[in-house]
Amino acid sequence: MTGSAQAVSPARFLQGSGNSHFNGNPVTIQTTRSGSTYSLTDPTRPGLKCANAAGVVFTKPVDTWGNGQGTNLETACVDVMFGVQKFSDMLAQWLGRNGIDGAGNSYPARVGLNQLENQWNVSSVHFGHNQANTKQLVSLDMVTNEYGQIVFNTTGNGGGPAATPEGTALAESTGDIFGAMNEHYVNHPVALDEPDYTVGEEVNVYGAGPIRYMYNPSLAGHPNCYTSAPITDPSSAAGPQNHWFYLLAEGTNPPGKPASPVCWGPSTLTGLGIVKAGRIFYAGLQLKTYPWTHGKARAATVHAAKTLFGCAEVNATKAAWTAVNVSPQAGEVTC
Ligand SMILES: [Ca+2]
Ligand SMILES: [Ca+2]
Repeated sequence: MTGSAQAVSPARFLQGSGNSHFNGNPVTIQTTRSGSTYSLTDPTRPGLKCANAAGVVFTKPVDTWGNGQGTNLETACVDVMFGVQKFSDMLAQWLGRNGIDGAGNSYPARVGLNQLENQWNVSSVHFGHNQANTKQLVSLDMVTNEYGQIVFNTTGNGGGPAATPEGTALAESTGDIFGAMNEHYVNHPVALDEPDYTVGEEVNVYGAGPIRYMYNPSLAGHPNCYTSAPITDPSSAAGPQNHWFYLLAEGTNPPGKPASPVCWGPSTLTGLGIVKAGRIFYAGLQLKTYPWTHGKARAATVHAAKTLFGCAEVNATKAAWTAVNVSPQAGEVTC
């Protein structure tokens, strides 16, 4: 050992430049340098890194990434890193949550899955492609949907995938709600991926546009409102809670945004805005118990609205649940 400065080359925290497909060019993504090699490894959100389908993390000798093409997997990783980093920032700034798991940590991603869907396999998130094979499923809402379901699984007490069909539907909806919140947090212009309450509008998974419409789930053939009938398809059954969230955030007739029908009760609701609605939703999630149900979600969010805000918000939360046919619960807080 000479003790020279060359003996140790610590990892460096960097701001890389990406040419994304969905989020513009250039975008800034946090990367890592070790020696002369740059890596799509997040230096400040432990666990987040982006790899190919074989699990090899993307590395190169320069800190510029992607070519903007929808079929290019390095580009897909630019969109993944951007989306998860923004989601983590949104969770911190809007909801006061520390990381995806609430304890400062995130999770690894892989792109290049040869499926028409994204998958979470308990240790990493795998991203597929659309039916036309022209785009990877890595738009802001699709990335946030997967990582948002991890938030669901690491908040409160259970009720996630491999639990009940109703819990799985509420987990899927949680991913959609966080996806809409992240799009609003990033607030891209219309030329990119502007904020909305549709899911997958930028990736066009099956060639038929969005896979879910939060303001009116029936546009994709999904239920707008809760019923006690057994849930057979949790993706479709994300509809009622998605619809509740839209009514709570935006109301029935928001200026410049889609109108939203009600199934029950008063025909006109006024929204609280997406940040306030998101805070109520997330505080409700922290009260989650197993098995999680729409009725419990109603009671928990009503409780959260009173704890965080006041009677106007309690009443708005109740009205939005009633509008999607989730009835008042025993012991529900009052004003
Ligand atoms: Ca959008
Ligand atoms: Ca969207």
